[in-house]
Amino acid sequence: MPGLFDPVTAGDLHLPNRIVMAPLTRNRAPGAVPNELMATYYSQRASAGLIITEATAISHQGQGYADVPGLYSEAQLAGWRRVTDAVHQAGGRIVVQMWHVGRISHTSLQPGQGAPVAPSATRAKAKTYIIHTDGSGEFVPVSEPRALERDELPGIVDDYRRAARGAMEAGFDGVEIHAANGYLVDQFLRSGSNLRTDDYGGSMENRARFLFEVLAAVVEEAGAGRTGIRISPVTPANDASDPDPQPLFNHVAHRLAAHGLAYVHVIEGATGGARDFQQGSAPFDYAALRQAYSAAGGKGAWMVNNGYGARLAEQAVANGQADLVAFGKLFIANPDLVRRLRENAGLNEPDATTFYGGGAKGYIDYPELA
Ligand code: 8OZ
Repeated sequence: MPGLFDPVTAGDLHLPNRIVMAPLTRNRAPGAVPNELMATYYSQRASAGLIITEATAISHQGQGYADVPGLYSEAQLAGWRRVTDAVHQAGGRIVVQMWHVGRISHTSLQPGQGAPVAPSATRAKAKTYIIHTDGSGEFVPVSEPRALERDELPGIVDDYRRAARGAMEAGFDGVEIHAANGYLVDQFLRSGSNLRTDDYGGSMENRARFLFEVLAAVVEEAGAGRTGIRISPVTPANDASDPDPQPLFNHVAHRLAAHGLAYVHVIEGATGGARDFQQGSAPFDYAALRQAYSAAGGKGAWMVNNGYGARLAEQAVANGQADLVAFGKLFIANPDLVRRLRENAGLNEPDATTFYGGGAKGYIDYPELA
């Protein structure tokens, strides 16, 4: 029976344990450039089997929140190089989460103060966080998006390709495509946000077209064995909705199998909330999702996430439901989480008031075990 502390292979990634640091938005990159504070934060957590960075914009258009990092300028890549060097020096492995927010943005964050882009011109019931010129921050409703023209899509796929190339040049061990939580790729997948009548809308096959174009481009740069993908079949995050998520995501899992990916990362339930949250007529069957992947020959590691504690994680790995478990809030508060879980030690409590924005406090000052 495998345990949380046993090594595992995920494509070309050789991981010393099954405990993954989940992607966590922290809004500490003014100007979208990763900095020294971030290098310290990530390197403090290098004993994770794998670190997935916070969501990172692949283009200015893909940016949707104040002070989140990017992956599209020389300065950003140089900043990330400091981070990857620090993590590697500390003995860790780190992949970058590639992000285009689509309609979850605000005109003040967009190139030329333009409208955010989306599969369809339908506004999400969601908020984003902006910082005014006087330095004050505010949660505001996302802006009305405009629908992407069909001939704009290859350019966005190219942005993913360029960002993946930059990521590998910046020393990342791989990349994760953010196809979850109601952002651009997920907006194409789900019928609540995709009202298109061309070959990117309508059938499941059509709604998954953009995802697989992005995947093909990213894999060409990073290599399939260094590419993972994150999905969230039933989350309502950012107004994501679909009346029939099971066949949609089974279809996605089935088709992912052919790509030889490092891993598939699944958020179970509502992101950061109830694990039993449902959309659609029947409870979502995660075993069936995994079966759709493995029956089609999928060999990548299966990573699960959302509200796992030590016991649930041990069980999931021991009974073969998952190869890897990603922890979010526990990693914010416990840089040495792997050791704490192994030694059954107490855990620091995360302070939610310092999750988003700010400086060192609540970021790099959580204590390790003596
Ligand atoms: C929290 C705050 C802002 C963004 C996600 C990237 O949900 C995020 C995110 C989370 O995937």
